[in-house]
Amino acid sequence: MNTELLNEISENLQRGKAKVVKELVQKAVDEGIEPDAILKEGLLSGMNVIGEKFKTNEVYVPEVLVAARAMNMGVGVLKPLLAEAGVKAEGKVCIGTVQGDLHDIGKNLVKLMFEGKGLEVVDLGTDVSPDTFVQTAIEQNCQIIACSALLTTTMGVMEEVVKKAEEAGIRDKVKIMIGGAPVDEAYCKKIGADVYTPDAASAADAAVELCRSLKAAG
Ligand code: B1M
Repeated sequence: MNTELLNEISENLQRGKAKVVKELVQKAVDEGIEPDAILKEGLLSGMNVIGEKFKTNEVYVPEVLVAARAMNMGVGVLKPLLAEAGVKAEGKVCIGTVQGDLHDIGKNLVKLMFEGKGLEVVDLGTDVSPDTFVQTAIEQNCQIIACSALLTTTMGVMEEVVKKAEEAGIRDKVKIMIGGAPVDEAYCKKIGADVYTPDAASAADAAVELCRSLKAAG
């Protein structure tokens, strides 16, 4: 594999060179590098470096934003390829980043992987209220509500989503999945959500499993 090219993608992402990142990702695709490797070893590895530097105040919000834009440009090239494996809709999911939280890169990756597994996705964007998650699930007949949170100050909204779903009487029909850096398995259990997964790929596998088990249960 052309690791030099993947490093170049990572470095240009860190510098926020969106157009260059897009071109390099296309080049990597043309060279036959697996989309998954381009995503993980090029784009995500660059974003992780930025994340670490953000933590230690070596870079600030503007740098992170331009890197995020470059990430999204690169992902845009990979999107049709990652979705290629998709077959007939396995089920329907509404996904969003919870209220008060504007981080959407991870959520967008999860969405991509869902689509790649053939799930139909309603993307509610960021800053999504518990009511919106629940009303969308009802109105659009979603089998799964998928919540992403990146902040310790917003992860509590997920518990509200579980409560709202109970109040609306849909808790036995709709599964609630959670993910994002501050949450884990123990938190998932604590708030009464159904499934926690640590990354986008395992989220997609779990979502397909949930849709199949719901179908089997009638
Ligand atoms: Co923010 N930010 N940020 N930020 N930011 C973090 C999250 C932080 C950890 C940085 C740090 O201090 N080290 C920190 C949170 C601390 C905490 O709460 N413990 C933080 C902070 C504090 C903030 C602000 C408050 C900063 C400020 O203004 N003072 C502010 C909050 C704004 C708001 O949301 N209201 C803020 C703002 C921003 C930007 C706007 C500049 C930008 C977001 C741009 C965007 O998303 N469009 C940003 C970014 C980019 C980051 C970091 C650097 C990177 C996040 C990211 O996109 N990672 C982040 C530091 C870090 O993570 N290292 C940080 C890549 C992405 C692919 O990973 O989202 O974790 P992630 O998704 C993963 C998994 O978590 C999982 O799958 C994905 C990969 O496979 N996953 C799921 C995610 N959702 C899932 C759902 C699932 C399953 C899996 O099922 C439903």
